[in-house]
Amino acid sequence: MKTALITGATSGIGYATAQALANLDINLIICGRRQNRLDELVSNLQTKVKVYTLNFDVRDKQDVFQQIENLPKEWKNIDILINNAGNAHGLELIQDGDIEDWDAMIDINVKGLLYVSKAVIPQMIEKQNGHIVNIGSLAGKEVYQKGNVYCASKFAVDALNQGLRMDLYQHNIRVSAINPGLVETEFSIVRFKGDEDRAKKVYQGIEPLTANDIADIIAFVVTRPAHINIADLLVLPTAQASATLVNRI
Ligand code: NDP
Ligand code: 8X3
Repeated sequence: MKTALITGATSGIGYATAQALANLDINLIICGRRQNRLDELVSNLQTKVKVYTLNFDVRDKQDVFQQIENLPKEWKNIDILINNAGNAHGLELIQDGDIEDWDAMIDINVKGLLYVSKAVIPQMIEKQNGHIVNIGSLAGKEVYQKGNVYCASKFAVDALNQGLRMDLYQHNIRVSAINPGLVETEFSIVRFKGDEDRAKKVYQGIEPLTANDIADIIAFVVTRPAHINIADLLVLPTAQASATLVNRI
């Protein structure tokens, strides 16, 4: 049986991916800061697969390395890493942006992804096998007004997806990116700091993607035969053609 480590498994895309991979009989190391959500997933999934939880903030370099390095022996062999933890914080013109929000997005979406990858890659190189799936975004392909630093963080994920692939392919490690458009999760609630009405408006008048839609695609990507690497996927709701072209009714 394979093992996957999923960051940001407490909500949205990560939570749905944990469920989808459990249905494929993949054992799971699920990560996040909200222990109650991790516990909930364990009780939902432990009849299907083995589940281990890691509670860390991906910004905490020391804790990320310590917890991954100190995994029990039977959990040290990670076949699939899903780099999913991340969020937008704020939606402001650059001149009005909050520096704390900028730090959060760069530290979580970019540096956090790097720390977790760096902690997991050595054993993948050792066994000359592995698959890293990075959750980027349409915002990593196209900049939109007020998206500035969030877009920059996701453009960095796009660059890292390419860079990781170039550096790791000789070790038989697949590196894939899934870049979604509008997915209704807790994403906009976090972006708007708990303002649920404003968050709902982001998805009003369209049928957005769901976390399960993206989880299905991740499940497809990680179950391709070993000679196939789906390197880069852009996934949009039918009602969305670009970051700003959204067909609302
Ligand atoms: P959610 O807000 O529902 O989930 C975000 C997840 O990231 C949570 O599990 C959260 O866990 C985790 N996370 C956030 N900050 C940290 C941190 N500092 N340390 C550890 N974990 C953290 O959003 P989504 O599911 O939508 O987002 C998942 C990914 O998908 C993100 O990378 C996002 O940028 C990307 N994405 C989302 C889109 C959308 O429209 N929703 C579109 C394109 C990409 P916890 O709070 O428990 O730590
Ligand atoms: C999330 C998609 O368009 O809200 O990455 O930036 S968007």
